[in-house]
Amino acid sequence: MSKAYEIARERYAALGIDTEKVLDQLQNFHLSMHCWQADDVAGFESAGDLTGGIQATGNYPGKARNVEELRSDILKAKSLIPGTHRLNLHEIYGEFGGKKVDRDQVGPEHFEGWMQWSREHNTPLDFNSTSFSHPKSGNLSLSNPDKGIRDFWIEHTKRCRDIADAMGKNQGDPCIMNVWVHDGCKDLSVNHYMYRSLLKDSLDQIFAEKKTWMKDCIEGKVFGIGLESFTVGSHDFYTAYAAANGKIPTIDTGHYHPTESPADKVSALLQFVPELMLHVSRPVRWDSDHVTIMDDPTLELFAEIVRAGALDRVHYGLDYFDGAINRIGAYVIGSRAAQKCMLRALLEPTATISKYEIEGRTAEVLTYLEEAKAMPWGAVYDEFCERNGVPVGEAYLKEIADYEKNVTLKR
Ligand code: RNT
Ligand code: ZN
Repeated sequence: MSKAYEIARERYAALGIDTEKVLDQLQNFHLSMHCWQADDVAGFESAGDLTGGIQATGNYPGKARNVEELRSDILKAKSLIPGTHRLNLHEIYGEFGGKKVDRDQVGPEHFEGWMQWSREHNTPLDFNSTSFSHPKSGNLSLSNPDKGIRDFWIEHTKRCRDIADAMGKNQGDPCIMNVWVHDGCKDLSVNHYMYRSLLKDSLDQIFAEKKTWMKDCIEGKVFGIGLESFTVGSHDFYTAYAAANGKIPTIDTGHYHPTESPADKVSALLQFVPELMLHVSRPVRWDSDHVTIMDDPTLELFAEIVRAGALDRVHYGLDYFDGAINRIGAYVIGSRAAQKCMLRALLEPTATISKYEIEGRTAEVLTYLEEAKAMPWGAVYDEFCERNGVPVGEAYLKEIADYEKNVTLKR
């Protein structure tokens, strides 16, 4: 135990917080690491462009080009992140054996390798259907007025649920499957009611079959690039759908208006939906998917989850894809930042503050919230790294640089 941690433990104990208990809670906090930071959302299907109104900018050398490289990069990143975590796959990361397997033909057999890998590396899998980067994507997929196209994507998404169910069974723990579709309009359009009723009908068909080993999440957003004027799957649409159907809304922190607080959704949504999925990201001016850092919106989001007593009702996915930065670094920085936000939330003297708040003693409330910022939480995080056998602080940079020199720059 380091001296710094011992002092931190005493300081927190004086506030009524047991740092040992918090370290246990942090150990049980599992991120779902998104596979798509390793290759800028390219996948293994073809070398087609990334479409669907999302963009990865930058051309940092050494991205993963195949499943072996992707797994190697993920394992390297995991070795520098304390704790145990999940891996979030997109359908385009299946093992297709060099064959063209169209999206309406995919099945659990294309993820056998991943399921084996998951068991070997004690890394449960989560999953996502992929309706972008495909000739049938266009501007509309599940809400396309063309029944042929709509049925194609319905079939795809149903098959993705089969895959997620197989993954969940394989790992003995439900696989969290996210549905995000880019559907929208670039310019003025008058058929909004029709698009949304088609999307509703498609989702009803997709979710008709009950599954034991997977859970469905649905993700809305404000707009996509090239789809600026209208988004079929808006937040109102999915919030209402989730509440009416017991589904899990996905809060992507990059998907709101710039001054809207994702954190404020937690206590509202959890009154009506069973659980939440997060896509933790960092929007810079738009949904730019910069690497997560320990910023105020993320601190506030995790604080709201802890204050709501909802730690176990939330799934903690990451979702950013910056092509301009060392991609292993992106995983390590973003994952550690998310953990630090959670740690600080767990270390908040919420019970004390709550008591003062109810008594109307605002100066005390502000004092505790302000003083919490300068408490020695860093020493607790360092102790967490130490106990998990991963480098403390920036010491991980050397390992990233070595891996870059020996592995990614040779690609
Ligand atoms: C896009 C959504 C979606 C994607 C991933 C790749 O705006 O955030 O979650 O980022 O599915
Ligand atoms: Zn997202």
